[in-house]
Amino acid sequence: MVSALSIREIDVSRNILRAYMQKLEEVLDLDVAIVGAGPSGLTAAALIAEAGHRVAVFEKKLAPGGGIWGGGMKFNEVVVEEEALPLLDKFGIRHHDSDMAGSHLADSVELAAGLIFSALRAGARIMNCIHVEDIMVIDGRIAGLVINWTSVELTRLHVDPLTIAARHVIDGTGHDCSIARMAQDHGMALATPSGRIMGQGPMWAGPAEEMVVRNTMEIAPGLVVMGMAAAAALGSHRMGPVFGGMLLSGRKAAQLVINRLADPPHSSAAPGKP
Ligand code: 48F
Repeated sequence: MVSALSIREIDVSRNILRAYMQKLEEVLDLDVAIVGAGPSGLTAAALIAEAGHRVAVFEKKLAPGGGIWGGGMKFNEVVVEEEALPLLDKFGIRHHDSDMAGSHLADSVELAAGLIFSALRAGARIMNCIHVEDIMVIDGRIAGLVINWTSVELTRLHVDPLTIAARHVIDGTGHDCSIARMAQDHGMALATPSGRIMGQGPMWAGPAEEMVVRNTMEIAPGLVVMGMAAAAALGSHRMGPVFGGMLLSGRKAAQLVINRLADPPHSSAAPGKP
């Protein structure tokens, strides 16, 4: 039996602080920094960690999972096309038949929980409550993240941030494509038809699913966009509670950076060429 009397409050504090500081120190210098713990971010994190790389996901909200939890309009089921079912199976997430040919349904809470658990168990770190407020750009290449507590951002306290170094950054920030936007604001030309953020197109689920995977690419040196951030940056359609494209986009982003990590450091491979 656990003796509650043996627990000293300051020991609890000390142990939590030490364990967290160790985690924070581990993520200071990464192979891959992912921003946003939505379905694409968590999928990419799990696969990159599984490949043996140092990867962390920075998420500004308390709970990782992004737009998964609420399914469609809070009805907590999502649609996943059969191309993405092997990923659900790999992560142990159950799915069941729908009456749409080629698509299954999954419980959105199980999808979120399964992806979070899989990413952590593969060795990725998930750093929640941290807002990525800017990027580092060194010699024309994105070299890391500028971070602060979300509470500092929300309360608009005048507190300087800290930094994270990363060989590759992946923007999984969803509709905002915040990291691609930061790159643009810093004068970087993006690998889009206009060289700038194109803006998300209207809802059109069929083509959107294929386009989001096609648009998953290195959009600026050191920066890959995926998920709805890729759709918003490259001007493709939104798709609502259809999640196969998000998982496949996360997988493609993971493959892109895993391939790049096999190149010599700071390879001059052109952005936009998967
Ligand atoms: O939007 P989100 O779930 O990203 P996703 O992987 O998936 C999109 C779907 O959920 C859904 C959809 C499916 O068809 O359309 O919308 O593209 O998650 C993005 C996460 O990024 C976090 C945000 O809180 C959310 O959890 N985020 C956004 N900006 C920042 C950030 C930031 N600057 N710093 C840290 N986290």
